[in-house]
Amino acid sequence: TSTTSSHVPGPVPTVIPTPTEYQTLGETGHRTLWVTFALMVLSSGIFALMSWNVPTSKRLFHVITTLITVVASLSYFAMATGHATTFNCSTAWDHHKHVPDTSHQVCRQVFWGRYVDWALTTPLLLLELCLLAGVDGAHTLMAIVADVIMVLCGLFAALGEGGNTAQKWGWYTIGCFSYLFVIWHVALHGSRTVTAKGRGVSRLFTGLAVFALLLWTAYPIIWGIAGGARRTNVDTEIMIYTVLDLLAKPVFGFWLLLSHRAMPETNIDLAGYWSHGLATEG
Ligand code: RET
Repeated sequence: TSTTSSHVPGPVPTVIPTPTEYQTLGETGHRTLWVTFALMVLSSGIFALMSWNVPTSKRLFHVITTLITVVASLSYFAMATGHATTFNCSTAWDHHKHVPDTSHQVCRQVFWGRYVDWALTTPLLLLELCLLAGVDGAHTLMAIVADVIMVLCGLFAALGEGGNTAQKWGWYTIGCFSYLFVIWHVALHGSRTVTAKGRGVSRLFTGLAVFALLLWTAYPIIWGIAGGARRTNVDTEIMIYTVLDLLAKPVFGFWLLLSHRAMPETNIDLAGYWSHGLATEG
Protein backbone atom coordinates (compact mmCIF):
# COMPACT_ATOMS: atom_id res chain seq x y z
CA THR A 1 0.00 0.00 0.00
CA SER A 2 1.13 3.50 -0.71
CA THR A 3 1.50 6.08 2.02
CA THR A 4 1.59 9.14 -0.17
CA SER A 5 -1.29 11.51 0.30
CA SER A 6 -2.12 11.54 -3.38
CA HIS A 7 -3.74 8.15 -2.89
CA VAL A 8 -5.90 9.27 0.01
CA PRO A 9 -9.39 9.93 -1.24
CA GLY A 10 -11.04 13.21 -0.26
CA PRO A 11 -11.32 16.83 -1.29
CA VAL A 12 -8.32 18.29 -3.05
CA PRO A 13 -7.03 21.31 -1.11
CA THR A 14 -7.17 24.41 -3.20
CA VAL A 15 -5.24 27.66 -2.80
CA ILE A 16 -7.24 30.76 -3.65
CA PRO A 17 -4.76 33.27 -5.00
CA THR A 18 -5.17 36.83 -3.76
CA PRO A 19 -5.65 39.06 -6.79
CA THR A 20 -2.74 41.47 -7.05
CA GLU A 21 -2.70 44.94 -8.52
CA TYR A 22 0.79 45.96 -9.62
CA GLN A 23 1.63 49.67 -9.52
CA THR A 24 4.72 49.93 -11.65
CA LEU A 25 6.42 52.41 -13.95
CA GLY A 26 5.27 52.78 -17.55
CA GLU A 27 6.92 54.01 -20.73
CA THR A 28 6.73 57.68 -19.65
CA GLY A 29 8.34 57.02 -16.27
CA HIS A 30 11.07 54.93 -17.88
CA ARG A 31 11.88 57.63 -20.42
CA THR A 32 11.87 60.30 -17.70
CA LEU A 33 14.46 58.34 -15.71
CA TRP A 34 16.77 58.17 -18.75
CA VAL A 35 16.35 61.88 -19.58
CA THR A 36 17.11 62.81 -15.96
CA PHE A 37 20.19 60.58 -16.04
CA ALA A 38 21.40 62.40 -19.17
CA LEU A 39 20.80 65.83 -17.62
CA MET A 40 22.66 64.87 -14.44
CA VAL A 41 25.65 63.63 -16.49
CA LEU A 42 25.60 66.83 -18.56
CA SER A 43 25.50 68.99 -15.41
CA SER A 44 28.38 67.01 -13.88
CA GLY A 45 30.45 67.64 -17.00
CA ILE A 46 29.71 71.37 -16.99
CA PHE A 47 30.44 71.68 -13.25
CA ALA A 48 33.76 69.88 -13.75
CA LEU A 49 34.62 72.24 -16.64
CA MET A 50 33.72 75.26 -14.53
CA SER A 51 36.54 74.39 -12.13
CA TRP A 52 39.08 74.28 -14.99
CA ASN A 53 40.65 77.70 -14.41
CA VAL A 54 40.08 77.71 -10.66
CA PRO A 55 43.14 76.92 -8.48
CA THR A 56 42.80 73.58 -6.69
CA SER A 57 42.73 75.28 -3.29
CA LYS A 58 39.62 77.22 -4.32
CA ARG A 59 37.69 74.34 -5.82
CA LEU A 60 35.86 73.14 -2.73
CA PHE A 61 32.37 74.21 -3.87
CA HIS A 62 33.07 72.94 -7.40
CA VAL A 63 34.13 69.53 -6.09
CA ILE A 64 31.12 69.15 -3.81
CA THR A 65 28.64 70.37 -6.45
CA THR A 66 30.06 68.01 -9.08
CA LEU A 67 29.97 65.11 -6.64
CA ILE A 68 26.28 65.74 -5.97
CA THR A 69 25.28 65.43 -9.64
CA VAL A 70 27.65 62.50 -10.17
CA VAL A 71 25.88 60.58 -7.40
CA ALA A 72 22.50 61.53 -8.89
CA SER A 73 23.68 60.28 -12.30
CA LEU A 74 24.59 56.91 -10.80
CA SER A 75 21.28 56.67 -8.99
CA TYR A 76 19.27 57.54 -12.11
CA PHE A 77 21.31 55.08 -14.20
CA ALA A 78 20.46 52.36 -11.69
CA MET A 79 16.75 53.21 -11.67
CA ALA A 80 16.53 53.58 -15.48
CA THR A 81 18.11 50.15 -16.01
CA GLY A 82 15.76 48.52 -13.53
CA HIS A 83 18.10 48.33 -10.57
CA ALA A 84 17.66 49.73 -7.06
CA THR A 85 13.96 48.93 -7.11
CA THR A 86 11.63 46.45 -5.44
CA PHE A 87 7.92 45.88 -4.84
CA ASN A 88 6.18 46.62 -1.56
CA CYS A 89 3.01 44.51 -1.24
CA SER A 90 0.15 44.92 1.18
CA THR A 91 -3.59 44.54 1.47
CA ALA A 92 -5.33 47.24 -0.55
CA TRP A 93 -6.73 50.28 1.21
CA ASP A 94 -10.26 51.59 0.71
CA HIS A 95 -9.79 55.36 0.46
CA HIS A 96 -13.52 56.04 0.81
CA LYS A 97 -14.37 53.89 3.81
CA HIS A 98 -10.89 54.24 5.38
CA VAL A 99 -10.60 50.52 6.01
CA PRO A 100 -8.44 47.76 4.48
CA ASP A 101 -9.91 46.35 1.29
CA THR A 102 -9.26 42.62 1.65
CA SER A 103 -10.50 41.78 -1.84
CA HIS A 104 -7.03 42.25 -3.30
CA GLN A 105 -3.49 43.28 -2.54
CA VAL A 106 -1.44 46.07 -4.04
CA CYS A 107 2.23 45.77 -4.93
CA ARG A 108 3.78 49.17 -5.56
CA GLN A 109 7.19 49.70 -7.08
CA VAL A 110 9.61 51.38 -4.66
CA PHE A 111 12.81 52.91 -6.02
CA TRP A 112 15.07 52.53 -3.01
CA GLY A 113 17.96 53.91 -5.10
CA ARG A 114 16.53 57.37 -4.34
CA TYR A 115 17.29 56.95 -0.65
CA VAL A 116 20.88 55.93 -1.37
CA ASP A 117 21.16 59.06 -3.52
CA TRP A 118 19.60 61.30 -0.86
CA ALA A 119 21.69 59.79 1.95
CA LEU A 120 24.81 60.87 0.08
CA THR A 121 23.74 64.09 -1.65
CA THR A 122 21.59 65.87 0.94
CA PRO A 123 24.49 65.94 3.47
CA LEU A 124 26.67 67.44 0.73
CA LEU A 125 24.05 70.10 -0.05
CA LEU A 126 23.84 70.96 3.66
CA LEU A 127 27.63 71.06 3.83
CA GLU A 128 27.65 73.64 1.03
CA LEU A 129 25.11 75.84 2.82
CA CYS A 130 27.00 75.54 6.11
CA LEU A 131 30.38 76.28 4.51
CA LEU A 132 28.92 79.28 2.71
CA ALA A 133 27.45 80.69 5.93
CA GLY A 134 30.47 79.79 8.07
CA VAL A 135 28.55 77.49 10.43
CA ASP A 136 30.90 75.76 12.88
CA GLY A 137 31.81 72.09 12.55
CA ALA A 138 29.76 70.88 15.53
CA HIS A 139 26.50 72.30 14.25
CA THR A 140 27.22 71.28 10.67
CA LEU A 141 27.84 67.71 11.83
CA MET A 142 24.62 67.63 13.87
CA ALA A 143 22.59 68.87 10.92
CA ILE A 144 24.16 66.24 8.67
CA VAL A 145 23.54 63.40 11.13
CA ALA A 146 19.89 64.45 11.55
CA ASP A 147 19.60 64.61 7.76
CA VAL A 148 20.92 61.05 7.33
CA ILE A 149 18.49 59.85 10.02
CA MET A 150 15.69 61.61 8.09
CA VAL A 151 16.54 59.76 4.87
CA LEU A 152 16.89 56.40 6.63
CA CYS A 153 13.47 56.91 8.24
CA GLY A 154 12.07 57.48 4.76
CA LEU A 155 13.73 54.28 3.55
CA PHE A 156 12.32 52.25 6.46
CA ALA A 157 8.87 53.75 5.87
CA ALA A 158 9.06 52.88 2.18
CA LEU A 159 10.27 49.30 2.64
CA GLY A 160 8.40 48.37 5.81
CA GLU A 161 4.82 47.18 6.13
CA GLY A 162 2.96 48.44 3.11
CA GLY A 163 -0.52 49.33 4.33
CA ASN A 164 -1.62 52.28 6.40
CA THR A 165 0.33 50.99 9.37
CA ALA A 166 1.63 52.63 12.53
CA GLN A 167 5.05 51.36 11.52
CA LYS A 168 5.08 53.16 8.18
CA TRP A 169 3.64 56.44 9.41
CA GLY A 170 5.72 56.20 12.59
CA TRP A 171 8.95 56.16 10.59
CA TYR A 172 7.60 58.98 8.47
CA THR A 173 6.85 61.08 11.57
CA ILE A 174 10.30 60.48 13.05
CA GLY A 175 11.74 61.52 9.69
CA CYS A 176 9.74 64.76 9.76
CA PHE A 177 11.05 65.60 13.24
CA SER A 178 14.59 64.99 12.01
CA TYR A 179 13.89 67.33 9.11
CA LEU A 180 12.72 70.07 11.51
CA PHE A 181 15.97 69.61 13.42
CA VAL A 182 17.93 70.09 10.17
CA ILE A 183 16.06 73.28 9.25
CA TRP A 184 16.44 74.62 12.78
CA HIS A 185 20.20 74.09 12.75
CA VAL A 186 21.01 75.37 9.30
CA ALA A 187 18.62 78.33 9.29
CA LEU A 188 19.33 79.48 12.82
CA HIS A 189 23.09 79.06 12.90
CA GLY A 190 23.55 79.94 9.25
CA SER A 191 21.71 83.24 9.53
CA ARG A 192 23.73 84.06 12.67
CA THR A 193 27.19 83.36 11.31
CA VAL A 194 26.71 84.58 7.75
CA THR A 195 26.40 88.24 8.76
CA ALA A 196 30.14 88.27 9.52
CA LYS A 197 30.78 87.49 5.84
CA GLY A 198 29.21 90.65 4.53
CA ARG A 199 26.10 91.68 2.65
CA GLY A 200 26.76 89.85 -0.61
CA VAL A 201 27.28 86.47 1.02
CA SER A 202 24.31 87.05 3.35
CA ARG A 203 22.04 87.72 0.43
CA LEU A 204 23.31 84.69 -1.49
CA PHE A 205 22.92 82.43 1.54
CA THR A 206 19.39 83.63 2.21
CA GLY A 207 18.41 83.10 -1.43
CA LEU A 208 19.86 79.60 -1.61
CA ALA A 209 18.54 78.59 1.82
CA VAL A 210 14.97 79.73 1.07
CA PHE A 211 15.11 78.02 -2.35
CA ALA A 212 16.32 74.80 -0.69
CA LEU A 213 13.76 75.05 2.11
CA LEU A 214 10.84 75.31 -0.34
CA LEU A 215 12.12 72.46 -2.52
CA TRP A 216 13.09 70.14 0.31
CA THR A 217 9.72 70.57 1.99
CA ALA A 218 8.04 69.33 -1.18
CA TYR A 219 9.76 65.93 -0.83
CA PRO A 220 7.97 64.71 2.33
CA ILE A 221 4.67 66.06 0.92
CA ILE A 222 5.09 64.12 -2.34
CA TRP A 223 6.27 61.10 -0.39
CA GLY A 224 3.14 61.15 1.74
CA ILE A 225 0.80 61.40 -1.23
CA ALA A 226 2.60 59.10 -3.68
CA GLY A 227 4.75 56.53 -1.87
CA GLY A 228 2.87 56.71 1.43
CA ALA A 229 -0.83 56.93 0.63
CA ARG A 230 -0.36 55.60 -2.94
CA ARG A 231 -2.68 58.22 -4.38
CA THR A 232 -0.66 58.84 -7.57
CA ASN A 233 0.64 56.39 -10.11
CA VAL A 234 4.34 55.57 -10.26
CA ASP A 235 4.98 57.63 -13.42
CA THR A 236 3.57 60.79 -11.86
CA GLU A 237 5.74 60.19 -8.80
CA ILE A 238 8.83 59.82 -11.01
CA MET A 239 8.08 63.02 -12.91
CA ILE A 240 7.54 65.12 -9.78
CA TYR A 241 10.74 63.83 -8.18
CA THR A 242 12.61 64.57 -11.42
CA VAL A 243 11.54 68.22 -11.40
CA LEU A 244 12.48 68.55 -7.72
CA ASP A 245 15.83 66.76 -8.20
CA LEU A 246 16.78 68.95 -11.17
CA LEU A 247 16.01 72.10 -9.19
CA ALA A 248 17.66 70.90 -5.97
CA LYS A 249 20.88 69.67 -7.62
CA PRO A 250 21.84 71.20 -11.02
CA VAL A 251 19.91 74.50 -10.70
CA PHE A 252 21.04 74.97 -7.08
CA GLY A 253 24.58 74.10 -8.17
CA PHE A 254 24.70 76.58 -11.07
CA TRP A 255 23.32 79.31 -8.83
CA LEU A 256 25.95 78.61 -6.18
CA LEU A 257 28.95 78.25 -8.51
CA LEU A 258 28.14 81.27 -10.69
CA SER A 259 27.60 83.50 -7.64
CA HIS A 260 30.71 82.07 -5.98
CA ARG A 261 32.79 83.02 -9.04
CA ALA A 262 31.65 86.63 -8.79
CA MET A 263 32.21 86.82 -5.02
CA PRO A 264 35.80 86.24 -3.85
CA GLU A 265 34.73 86.52 -0.19
CA THR A 266 32.97 83.13 -0.52
CA ASN A 267 36.34 81.43 -0.98
CA ILE A 268 37.24 78.93 1.70
CA ASP A 269 40.93 78.42 2.27
CA LEU A 270 41.56 74.82 3.14
CA ALA A 271 45.29 75.03 2.54
CA GLY A 272 46.13 75.19 6.23
CA TYR A 273 43.80 72.32 7.02
CA TRP A 274 45.17 70.10 4.26
CA SER A 275 48.78 70.59 5.34
CA HIS A 276 48.50 70.95 9.13
CA GLY A 277 45.17 69.51 10.21
CA LEU A 278 43.00 71.35 12.68
CA ALA A 279 44.80 73.52 15.22
CA THR A 280 44.63 72.69 18.93
CA GLU A 281 44.30 75.33 21.61
CA GLY A 282 46.95 76.21 24.19
C1 RET B 1 11.34 61.72 3.47
C2 RET B 1 10.34 60.85 4.22
C3 RET B 1 10.49 60.94 5.68
C4 RET B 1 10.25 62.34 6.15
C5 RET B 1 11.00 63.36 5.36
C6 RET B 1 11.52 63.09 4.11
C7 RET B 1 12.30 64.17 3.48
C8 RET B 1 13.05 64.11 2.39
C9 RET B 1 13.81 65.19 1.82
C10 RET B 1 14.50 64.93 0.70
C11 RET B 1 15.30 65.83 -0.02
C12 RET B 1 15.91 65.43 -1.12
C13 RET B 1 16.73 66.24 -1.97
C14 RET B 1 17.27 65.67 -3.05
C15 RET B 1 18.15 66.35 -3.91
O1 RET B 1 18.18 66.19 -5.05
C16 RET B 1 12.66 60.97 3.41
C17 RET B 1 10.78 61.86 2.06
C18 RET B 1 11.11 64.72 5.98
C19 RET B 1 13.82 66.52 2.47
C20 RET B 1 16.96 67.66 -1.65
